[in-house]
Amino acid sequence: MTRESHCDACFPPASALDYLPLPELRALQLRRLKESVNLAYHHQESGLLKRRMDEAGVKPEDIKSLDDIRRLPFFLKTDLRDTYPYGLFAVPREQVVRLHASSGTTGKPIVVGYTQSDIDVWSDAMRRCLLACGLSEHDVMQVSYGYGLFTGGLGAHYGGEALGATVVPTSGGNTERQIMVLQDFGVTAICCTPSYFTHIAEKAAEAGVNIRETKLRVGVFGAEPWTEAMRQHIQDSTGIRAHDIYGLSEIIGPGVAIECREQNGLHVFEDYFYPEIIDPETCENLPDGEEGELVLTTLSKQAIPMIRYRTRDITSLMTEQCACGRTVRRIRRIGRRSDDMLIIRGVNVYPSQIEAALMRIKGVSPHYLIVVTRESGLDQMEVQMEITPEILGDRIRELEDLQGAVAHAIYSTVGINAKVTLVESKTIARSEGKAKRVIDKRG
Ligand code: DLL
Repeated sequence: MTRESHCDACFPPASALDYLPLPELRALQLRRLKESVNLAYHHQESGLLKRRMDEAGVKPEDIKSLDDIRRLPFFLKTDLRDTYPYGLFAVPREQVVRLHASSGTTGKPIVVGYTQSDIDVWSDAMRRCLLACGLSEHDVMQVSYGYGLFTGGLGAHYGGEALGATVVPTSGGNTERQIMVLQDFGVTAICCTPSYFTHIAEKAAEAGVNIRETKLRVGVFGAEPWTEAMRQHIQDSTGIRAHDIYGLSEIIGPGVAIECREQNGLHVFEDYFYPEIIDPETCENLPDGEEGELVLTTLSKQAIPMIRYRTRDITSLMTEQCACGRTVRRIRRIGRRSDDMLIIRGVNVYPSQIEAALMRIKGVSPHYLIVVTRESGLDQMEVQMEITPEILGDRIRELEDLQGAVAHAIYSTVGINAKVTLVESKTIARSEGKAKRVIDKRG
């Protein structure tokens, strides 16, 4: 049982926009869709949307109904990479007040930007997320998502402040201090990855701190896939209510979708983000209820109006209205992606990034294996790599230098400390088809 029953009193009234009658919501979406397409078509720095729409013979004026969105081209993470850093921006640089970045598929990150109005939209979306979790100005909210280029920390922070909660910006890491703050500051809500929370809870138990005896009652967990079983474990072992929050940098950051008190699917703030589900193979739209790849279009963003972004996240749109009364649709919990991106301690990692880092170093052969495990709730990444026979003959000291250089190259590319294991030449299994580069033992 969670600490509080799901009574209306613990869920303050949410934004009216969550409950708009559907005809009104659809009209608002259509108006905003037209504005977004116009902005991107005429002002995107790289002109990519215009080129693609012109090739397809579609003009912004052709968008007359929401269904016409299907005539627009898709965008992918590679489009952000290919136009790095600012190619998809649609406003002059002077209007951009913030930049964040997220992993690209190779060495360079992808860059996303925000005007002041975008920051306001993001803060409002996050505020509505926190309301949906039953939080209010009476809460003390610890933000243990990383602050920095990652959108998690600052996204949750601004949402918490917009709500009027007391925000404690601990950022990630230094778990002992997290536990001290949680106890001493009377923290009632925590925002972090679910895996980091299980780590905090485990360390707290080791230190003799019982989370049930603290004031903590709500967790806002996301940035990585987690399961219903993990939710039950967290709720049963700590007595808090654990909500799933979803988002991605390319669209805004955290705040695209959240579970309400029903904890059954995540409401997408459809007045800001328009969801579609497509078949990732054929790119055809799928009917509501069918599982496929989530495609999102931003309806109120200025710096990067994002049209039909293929998230690679696999989910489905739920059709039935939620018992909470919100009219904005829900997506089911996201359990997997249609590409090979790994999420390690909330950080996105592509095997191709690891490969790019390895290949920068002399003496490393192109045979490697990434092994991901979870120890005490924390993800660990080991990179096994073969070394060329010439190097193997050399002294131990040089091998250690090589290990250090590889670990450094990986850290500077993805920001994660990996254990680097050197293995003898020709010991990593060769494949005749697609190479198996990753063993994920996290279950
Ligand atoms: O992870 C934004 C975020 C921060 C979301 C804090 C929630 C909380 P990125 O680093 O760009 O942004 O990673 C986005 O993470 O496409 C999903 O694959 C994955 N992801 C995010 N939230 C969830 C979730 C942030 N609740 C990528 N469940 C997305 C499953 C998630 N996967």
